[in-house]
Amino acid sequence: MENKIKEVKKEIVSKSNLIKDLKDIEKLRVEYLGRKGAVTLLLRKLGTLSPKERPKIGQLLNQTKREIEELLKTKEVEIEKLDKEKRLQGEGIDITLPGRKLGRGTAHPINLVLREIEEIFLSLGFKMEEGPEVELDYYNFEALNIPKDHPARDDQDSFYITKDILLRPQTSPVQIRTMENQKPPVRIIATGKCYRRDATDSTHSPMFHQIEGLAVDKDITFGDLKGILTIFVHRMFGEDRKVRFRPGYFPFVEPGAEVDVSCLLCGGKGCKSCGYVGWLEIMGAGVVHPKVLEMVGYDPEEYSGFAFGMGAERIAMLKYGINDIRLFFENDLRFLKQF
Ligand code: 2U9
Repeated sequence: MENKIKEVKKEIVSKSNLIKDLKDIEKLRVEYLGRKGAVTLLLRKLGTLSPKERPKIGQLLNQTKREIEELLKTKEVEIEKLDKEKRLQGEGIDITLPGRKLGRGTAHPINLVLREIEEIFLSLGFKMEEGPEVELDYYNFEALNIPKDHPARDDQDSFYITKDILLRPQTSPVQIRTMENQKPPVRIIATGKCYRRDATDSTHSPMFHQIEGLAVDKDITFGDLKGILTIFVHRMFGEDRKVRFRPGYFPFVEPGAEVDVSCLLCGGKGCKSCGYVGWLEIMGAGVVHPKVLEMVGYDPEEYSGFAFGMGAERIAMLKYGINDIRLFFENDLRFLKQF
């Protein structure tokens, strides 16, 4: 029995030199110390020994068991340490590697167009004004000569917050507030987000951007409007563009006009892009309605004015050849990176 114990010990010492990982340790633990392990079987045999032999062999066997446990524990600690070192080596930071390149952002195409339009009108003597996106019904409709039964007041067209407060469907409240606080001459442009309850499709979005302009002074005529907007179209789309004014109805101007530019693709000959008419509609405009002037306290006998309004998305779509308004709001980098 003594020899057998020594043999077992020798055996495990030599096997322990081959240990590669924690699994090998567990295998040896089961093989020697488990329920059917070599040491356990020897312990069970102690009862068959004579009372004289038993204490000595028992002591030797228990000591061997402790030594095997210690040996396996030492191996386990060693392997865990090695594993950790290996893991840390893999996770190490090589400070000599070049840094990861950070993509540089670019201006959104709508902001590019807004900036360009603003610069043109600033250079023509207009000043920029801003106002709230959440506005009173009065500034959105009543003060703009939009009567109570006008379709633009319908709940279906605007986002109402209360009966009297809504998200502005156009930037015109900014001009009304400016006129209330300023005496003529007034030359301003108002740009910003507007909201309409339109079903989304390739040309409609519930949030979009508008640019509106207003000039009020003594002796302002439709001729001034034509002159300013022609300069604008030439700077924005090119000196060789033609500009056309067609009659159009808007409650806040009289007379009102729709403004067209000769097609940017075919130059007026007619193509798919302009629906074979040679013209593209870019904005609405007109001479400010006397009732609007009256409501802000200006005397329509003394003062007159012109106003215009356009959608930034429509201008950007025409300028950059974009056929779906939703592209502006999806934040797809493949689209945005092109500007
Ligand atoms: C005041 C007086 C008059 C602004 C105007 C238009 C015509 C027009 C549309 C263009 C495309 C809105 O974004 S759009 O859907 N606008 O056609 N806007 S005249 O007239 C004003 C504004 C303010 C005090």
